[in-house]
Amino acid sequence: MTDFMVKKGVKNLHREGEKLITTHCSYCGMQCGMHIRVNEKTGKIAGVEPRYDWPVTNGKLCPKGVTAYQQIDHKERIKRPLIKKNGKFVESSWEEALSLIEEKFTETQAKHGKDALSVFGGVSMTNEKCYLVGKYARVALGTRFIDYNGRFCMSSAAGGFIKTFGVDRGSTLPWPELEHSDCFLIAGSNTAECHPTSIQWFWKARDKGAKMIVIDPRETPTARIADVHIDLKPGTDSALANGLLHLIIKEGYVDEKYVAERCNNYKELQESVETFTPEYTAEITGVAVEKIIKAARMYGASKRSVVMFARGVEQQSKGVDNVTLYTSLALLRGQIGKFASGVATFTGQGNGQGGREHGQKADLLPGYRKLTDPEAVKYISNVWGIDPKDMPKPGVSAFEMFDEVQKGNIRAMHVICSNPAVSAPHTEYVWDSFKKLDFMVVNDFFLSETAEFADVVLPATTWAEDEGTTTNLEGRVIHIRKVTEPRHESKPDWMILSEIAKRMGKGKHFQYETPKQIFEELRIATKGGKADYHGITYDRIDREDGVFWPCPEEDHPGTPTMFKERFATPDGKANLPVVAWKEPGETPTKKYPHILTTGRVVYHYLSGTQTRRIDFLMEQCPLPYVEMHPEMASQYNMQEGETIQLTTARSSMKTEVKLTKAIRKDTLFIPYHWGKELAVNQLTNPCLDPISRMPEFKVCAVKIEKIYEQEGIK
Ligand SMILES: Nc1nc2c(c(=O)[nH]1)N[C@H]1C(S)=C(S)[C@@H](COP(=O)(O)OP(=O)(O)OC[C@H]3O[C@@H](n4cnc5c(=O)[nH]c(N)nc54)[C@H](O)[C@@H]3O)O[C@H]1N2
Ligand SMILES: Nc1nc2c(c(=O)[nH]1)N[C@H]1C(S)=C(S)[C@@H](COP(=O)(O)OP(=O)(O)OC[C@H]3O[C@@H](n4cnc5c(=O)[nH]c(N)nc54)[C@H](O)[C@@H]3O)O[C@H]1N2
Ligand code: SF4
Ligand SMILES: [Mo]
Repeated sequence: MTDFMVKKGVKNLHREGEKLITTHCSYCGMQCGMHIRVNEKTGKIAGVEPRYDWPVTNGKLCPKGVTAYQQIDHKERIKRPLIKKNGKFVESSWEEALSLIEEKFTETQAKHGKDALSVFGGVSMTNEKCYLVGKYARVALGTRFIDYNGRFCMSSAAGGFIKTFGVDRGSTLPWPELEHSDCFLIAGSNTAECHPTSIQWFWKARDKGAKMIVIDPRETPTARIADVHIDLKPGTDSALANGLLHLIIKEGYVDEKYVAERCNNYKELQESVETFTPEYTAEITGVAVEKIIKAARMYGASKRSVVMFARGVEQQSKGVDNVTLYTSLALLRGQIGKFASGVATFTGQGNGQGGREHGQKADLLPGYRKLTDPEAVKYISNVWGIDPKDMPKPGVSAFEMFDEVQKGNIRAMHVICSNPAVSAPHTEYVWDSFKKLDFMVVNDFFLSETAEFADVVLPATTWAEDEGTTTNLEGRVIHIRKVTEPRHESKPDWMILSEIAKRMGKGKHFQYETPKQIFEELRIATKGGKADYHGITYDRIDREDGVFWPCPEEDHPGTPTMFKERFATPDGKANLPVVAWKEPGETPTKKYPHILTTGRVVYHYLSGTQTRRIDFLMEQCPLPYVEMHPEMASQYNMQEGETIQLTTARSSMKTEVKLTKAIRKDTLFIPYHWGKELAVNQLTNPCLDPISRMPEFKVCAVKIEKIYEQEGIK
């Protein structure tokens, strides 16, 4: 038991023979506070307790959180490095695996140039690791090809916030303030299943009379508790948001003074939404006129409101546009930079916020510095001790790296903390790309579907076997504590990357003994950048229950509320971009007459490699299924539980029907947490947003068919 925990009053949770280590959940951006029980003698994990005094989540954990610790001593952990020999994985020593990587990486670059290597990162890792992945790609390997799984997650929110606010921080307000808001407009977020521990704040606010509007093609557990549920057609958010803006303006809800003082482009926006009458909006979105008017008035009349959204609006080929329009609603109402009001995207992965700030993106350096800015390149080159001439140029986005593989430009890939064989769109293309690689390395602690393609798999530690920081969905930088020693022969990713860097002749740039040393370097690297961590230290995080960035100096309090006085744009004003209505990449046709959308269930996490291994979660939700309205089912004579075939322009898959009236009659929904023949991403459209390069996971055109197996016909 540490002083920290005694001070925090958790003494009464203590049991004889056990240590209680205070940390956060490994999964989503909520980063719920928890204590993990460790047997003092054996070091085995004995269980978990929620952290009642964690101000963001107040002792709440969801079903994934309470079982997260079961990953640590899981029997399927990768114990030693694996090398594929004659198509089969064989356990090897670290020395053998790292020597092979050194040989293959060196040979590939000698034959095909520096950029023949590529790095595919992820943000289930700490800031320290994410920072190092970027430095590893650019300094140790010297390649321009690096991108990461956040491209499939937060990139449209990032693009939208940069356009409107000039900087991308997921939330403009701290979460506990939500309790004091009086209206929530929530678009494309199934908060109750995906950020379940947030719901308490909505309830608290609703007990005081707060209103809630939910915009989702499905009546999710989140929509069910709303005052208005806008059940729009997938891919029509930009029309809906334009329609809401039209009404906010027409009905006199605009905070004229705020807009005049703090926003640009109002007149243009006003003109552009002129045509979006409730009738026109209803025609495009398929939502009843009355609902649109009711929602606009409810939001418009509220005093302290929060616009919130998530992947439902962002994972579209118009994701950035959607984000700017929903954000403009809050700007017109003068809600940004004030108490208990603002805009927030529900950041997805545990470190989805911090992991996108420190250089895993194809075009970004730490602290949101731009690779295209010579001053930024000079500054970071200096921190890294390299010649600015040696800094690689910007690369391409995550999905586009597979195009580079197909073209023969990328010949080897190091995947660190991601499972794109399940989670990228159009998986057959991705699987084929993996097969085309000359050499592939994966760091993971479980043998993911992606790891199965690799030539070498390196056993990484789980989040509980290493220390570091993450940045939660509020923008609060928090401390992930080391709970226990690394299992088997696994090593933290930062150690693995530093070791490879050494073998690539760049060891002097990777002299780290602790994650804290990496954080100290990150503080300097982000100093003066838009995501400035310079004033944040491990000690401060512990003392203050986290510190919000930007925090330029140690005596700066951090920034829980963003944009109180000015926005991060050159003139300090927010932008109100104009967005014309565009159809999604695919719309229903005669051949593919329905819309398919995808997403999550409460019991599984992302590609499922972590949660499909936890018995309790598998008992709750063992397999994927397709949600279908009974009216659509009756047209095809399909029954509950029947296995049917779904086909898109990419491929086909089979899955079971789940009948529900909680979905639009023209829309189907499949959760995406399973791999191979169960992966819905076999069907999804890799059409990308032009700015964020986000794939359109949320809309594609599909046909459904009965399977007549007994008769041998289809
Ligand atoms: N249980 C669980 N929680 C998670 C995760 C998980 O895998 N499982 N993953 C974490 C991560 S990384 C992320 S990114 C977040 C994701 O969190 P969310 O974005 O909340 O989750 P999704 O289920 O992907 O999508 C949200 C909703 O968008 C709706 N939707 C589909 N198409 C449209 C559309 O065109 N417009 C609108 N307005 N809505 C649409 C879907 O019906 C769905 O209910 O969750 C995080 N939390
Ligand atoms: N159809 C469809 N597809 C989607 C989405 C959707 O809504 N619909 N959502 C997209 C979104 S929002 C996201 S975030 C992506 C996520 O896509 P992925 O990145 O594929 O998701 P994960 O399952 O988190 O994969 C992370 C892998 O890294 C491992 N891992 C976890 N922590 C660590 C660590 O510290 N180090 C190492 N080395 N490995 C670790 C895990 O075991 C797992 O195998 O999926 C996207 N794909
Ligand atoms: S809400 Fe997210 S962070 Fe909290 S316990 Fe569940 S998965 Fe973990
Ligand atoms: Mo995500």
